[in-house]
Amino acid sequence: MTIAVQDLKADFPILSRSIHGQRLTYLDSAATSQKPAAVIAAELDYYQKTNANILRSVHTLAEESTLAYAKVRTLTADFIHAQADEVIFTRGTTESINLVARGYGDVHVRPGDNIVLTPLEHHSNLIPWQQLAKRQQADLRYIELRPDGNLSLESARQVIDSRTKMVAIAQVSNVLGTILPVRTVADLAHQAGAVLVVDGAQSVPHQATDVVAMGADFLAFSAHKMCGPTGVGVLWGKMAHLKTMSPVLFGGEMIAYVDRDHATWADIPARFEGGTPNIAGVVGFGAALEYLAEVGMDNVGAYMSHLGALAFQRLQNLSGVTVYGPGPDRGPLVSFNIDGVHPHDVAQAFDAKGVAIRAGHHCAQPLMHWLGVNATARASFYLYNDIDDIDVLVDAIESTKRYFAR
Ligand code: 7TS
Repeated sequence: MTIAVQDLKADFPILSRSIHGQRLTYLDSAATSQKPAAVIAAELDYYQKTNANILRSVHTLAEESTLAYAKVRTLTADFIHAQADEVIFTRGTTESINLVARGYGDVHVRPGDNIVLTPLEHHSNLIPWQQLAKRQQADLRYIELRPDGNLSLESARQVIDSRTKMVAIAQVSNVLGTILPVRTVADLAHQAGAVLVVDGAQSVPHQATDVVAMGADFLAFSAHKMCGPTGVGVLWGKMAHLKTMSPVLFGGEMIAYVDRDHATWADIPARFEGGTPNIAGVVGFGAALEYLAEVGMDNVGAYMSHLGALAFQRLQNLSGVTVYGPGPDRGPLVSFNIDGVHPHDVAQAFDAKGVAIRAGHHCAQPLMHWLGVNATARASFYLYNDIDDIDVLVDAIESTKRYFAR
């Protein structure tokens, strides 16, 4: 692999922390990634040297701040091979998906239409659609999974029809690691006259992204899962679709002209970014994008696939451990259960060893129902993890098994 992980680890100050007297092994990057020093420094530097509101004032700080914010829009567009004015900054994937569901869905979805999802969606890519379906008296439909956790294309062909207005799917599952066939689903959606919304929360951080090649109409993702700050997200949409959308957040800086009874909207994307945005966060996100670009997203992609496959193979060979989801071809995470031990106890036992994982339903309760479990433990990786961390994970599982077998 072309990533010098030992060098990268040194870029992340938090990784030198110890937890309960042990070296921190951070395996919870699907929840949020750690931040390199360059990102932390960029936010601090912004507040110390540039801080001012954007788009309003003509003083030097305001102009520098406006430029810094605009520069990150261009960086983001370049990162996903889009146009800068198609990039809307939000607070995160959740807000991005709510924005499409309200802004696009309320305009285009009519009674009797249907919205197509999958059973593995994070609640962020489920509840906004449930609510839209209720508001518009539309139906929700599901493309079923195959027993191995991969998407059934046969089901996709059956479910998507001429009344389908929107299809919303994750590119990578945050629980199973399943990689969904986005391009094929995009083609099916488009043949039916529907738009495809892609939840990229677990994919954009881990692989090179090209919205055109993907065939998506909208893409949502979060800065905090890709070395950036919390409180910043992106909604990318094709300009032709954005033009048909209604703004959702009304107020300052999203207008062109206002009188007592009437208002007109600012250009896109400003009309979707009402109020003062998270300027410092966006600046920090810019530093994150530069950091990832320097490592190279093709390198990150190859390395993440390698770690995901390796972790799957190592865990699958352990007795008394159930690993969920498809085979080694998956995103960089592995959900598992240890026979007879509640996943929360697993996470607690791991924490005592300085190993941070997540346990629970991972905001994907319909998927837990499909798996027939209440919860799983999940280890998830990012570019600062290495094979030693997978050894630590395996050792932690073995010692937890021994402890609970006593
Ligand atoms: N979609 C997917 C696939 C996700 O994994 C998450 C967060 C979201 C949407 C929501 O992102 P947010 O930034 O708006 O919160 N996933 C997780 C997780 O797996 N553990 O904690 C958060």
